[in-house]
Amino acid sequence: MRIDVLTLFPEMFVSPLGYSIIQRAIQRKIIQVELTNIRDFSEGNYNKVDDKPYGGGPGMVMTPGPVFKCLEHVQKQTPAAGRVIALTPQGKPLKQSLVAELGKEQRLILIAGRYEGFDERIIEGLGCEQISIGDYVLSGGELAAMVIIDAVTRLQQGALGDDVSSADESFSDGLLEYPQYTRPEDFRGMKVPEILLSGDHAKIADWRKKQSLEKTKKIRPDLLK
Ligand code: 6GU
Repeated sequence: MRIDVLTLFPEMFVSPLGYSIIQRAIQRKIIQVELTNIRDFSEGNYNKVDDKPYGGGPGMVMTPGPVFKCLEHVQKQTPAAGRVIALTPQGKPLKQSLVAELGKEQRLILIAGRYEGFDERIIEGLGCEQISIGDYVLSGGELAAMVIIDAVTRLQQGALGDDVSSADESFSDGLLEYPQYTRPEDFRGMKVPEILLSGDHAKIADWRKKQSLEKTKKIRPDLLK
């Protein structure tokens, strides 16, 4: 899968892409991430990418010219136009089901905005879908783009290692994951549940399912509706 990120701060992505599962997925060519700086497509002497909002109001708005040019530039690089996504707090909320859908794409193009937002003609003119990662406000779309890259990468074949699957995790069956334990068996008086030491795989599976349900009921009852 190829993931393009259009951003004013490509350097922000270097560290998150440089560790663990994502780093390995890049090395193994499971994913390819291309960072393109929107500012490189600005017009005029001042490299301006934002301007005051028509109608007044606080802050600045991202101007359409550089974003359009930047997208046209990256789309020319491969035959696949890609699924174009703008990261905005007004977008569709990101859920594991949407992550699974995005994970099947050949190419994603993520546009990260800054300032008070995008000129609406960027959204409409590029026909892009908008995604939000939750009901709170970030200073820009970069962290949201990183969240999408991470969540989508771990669903790719081979990304978690050959014998590990993402199918058993929280949300994959609509529930929170059951509690996990490792050694030591007794840590400062807190013991591992007896059943996990029993070797009875059917009983363990049963216990885990119950734990998942109870945990979900208590912490995220909304998931059960
Ligand atoms: Cl995608 N962008 C910004 N700026 N804030 C957010 C968000 C995105 N998702 C949640 N909050």
